[in-house]
Amino acid sequence: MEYIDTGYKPGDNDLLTVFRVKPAEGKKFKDVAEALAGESSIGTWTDLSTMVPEVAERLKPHIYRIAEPYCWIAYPSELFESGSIPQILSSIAGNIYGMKAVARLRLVDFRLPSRMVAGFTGPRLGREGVRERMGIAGRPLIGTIVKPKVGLSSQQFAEVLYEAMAGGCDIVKDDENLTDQEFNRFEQRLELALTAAERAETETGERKGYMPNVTAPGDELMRRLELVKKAGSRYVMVDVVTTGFSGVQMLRNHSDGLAIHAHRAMYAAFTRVPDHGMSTLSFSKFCRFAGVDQLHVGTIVGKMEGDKEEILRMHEEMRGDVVEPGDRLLGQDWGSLRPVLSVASGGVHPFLIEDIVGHFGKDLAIMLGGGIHGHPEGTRAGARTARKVLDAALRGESVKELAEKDGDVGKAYELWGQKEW
Ligand code: RUB
Ligand code: CA
Repeated sequence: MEYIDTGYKPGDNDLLTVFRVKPAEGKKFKDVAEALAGESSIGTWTDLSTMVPEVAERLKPHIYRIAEPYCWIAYPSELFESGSIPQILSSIAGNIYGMKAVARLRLVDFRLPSRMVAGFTGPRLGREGVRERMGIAGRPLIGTIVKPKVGLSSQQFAEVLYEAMAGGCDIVKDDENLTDQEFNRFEQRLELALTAAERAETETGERKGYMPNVTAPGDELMRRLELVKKAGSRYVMVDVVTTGFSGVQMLRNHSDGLAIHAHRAMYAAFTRVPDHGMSTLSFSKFCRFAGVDQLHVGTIVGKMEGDKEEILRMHEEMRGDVVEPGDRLLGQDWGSLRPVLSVASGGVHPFLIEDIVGHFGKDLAIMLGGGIHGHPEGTRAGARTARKVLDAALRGESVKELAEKDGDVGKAYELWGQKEW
């Protein structure tokens, strides 16, 4: 045993991790923990003639706690390239998943030491900056995803966006798989959507944000970012997983004044199996380090999976300056990195808004797709309904009573009033 040292007290310069480990058949937990500590840092499967003893002593990881199936590992920060999510992932979430010695492996949480936190710039605007930009204080932002996801022309898209904004949506986004298709060209959509948003602003006297999805291979991603900047948008949107953290960090560094909305399509490919991959909590923390301004975290009550406790912990990690460790979780001192605005979305209809506010509080964005465009009277009535229900929920009024006296809300209530996921 080279790395197990349960008497070790993690130092201020250590990067901490907690893994859930299921050894392969016939393997002992401690041996597997040793193997993963080595493979994720200085070791390999055999002793090395090239290993410099001083290097081994200085850079070796310490497995400082074991409570099967979990083990906690501290790595000296010198092992990492501060500011590089790709390098950090290649270390603590890299080869180790493929080792024959593990049957299942999950990165449950990680904590960067202050000197590594300082290597990241984090969100440029963050929660406060987004609110300031949108001129919205004291209530959740409310928005929609234009539906159908894909298929509408740029003109049709802009018309739906306008209806949603005129009805009361603050923000409207492209769907994750709408980028630049033949039926709806990115550049044309950008121009038409921003013009429609401006029209809605003039008519409502409220600020409106369109979130164009710039997801694309790297050079095209950057070209689209420049188009969005030039067009005078308040926001840009990106699919963080499919784009990759390198692209997201690059986007952040060149975003100038744009707010970055992060959609997480594909995250569940590595978070969903509860004893394998990476927790959604860990994934979300990487997104804050990468510098997105708002991030989907789940809804608790909507169509997407997600454990309530974990979602609320994510919300805390997105908002907090210092998140304290728990029994198993590591928390994070975020230093001067700005907070991220949480986004609750996925199967949300108006009558889930009250529960969402109950769980998350007022500091988030709530986005409804089908829950707005599925309204029997159309998008504008759907947006009005969502806004009215939100206002009622914030005033502590009964939504059911509102449904009895308000036509928009009543029609939606007939359709979804009893719908649960
Ligand atoms: C929601 C939607 C988003 C989901 C993704 O549409 O389009 O892609 O928010 O899930 P609808 P998550 O309201 O019609 O379900 O936010 O959990 O990543
Ligand atoms: Ca979507």
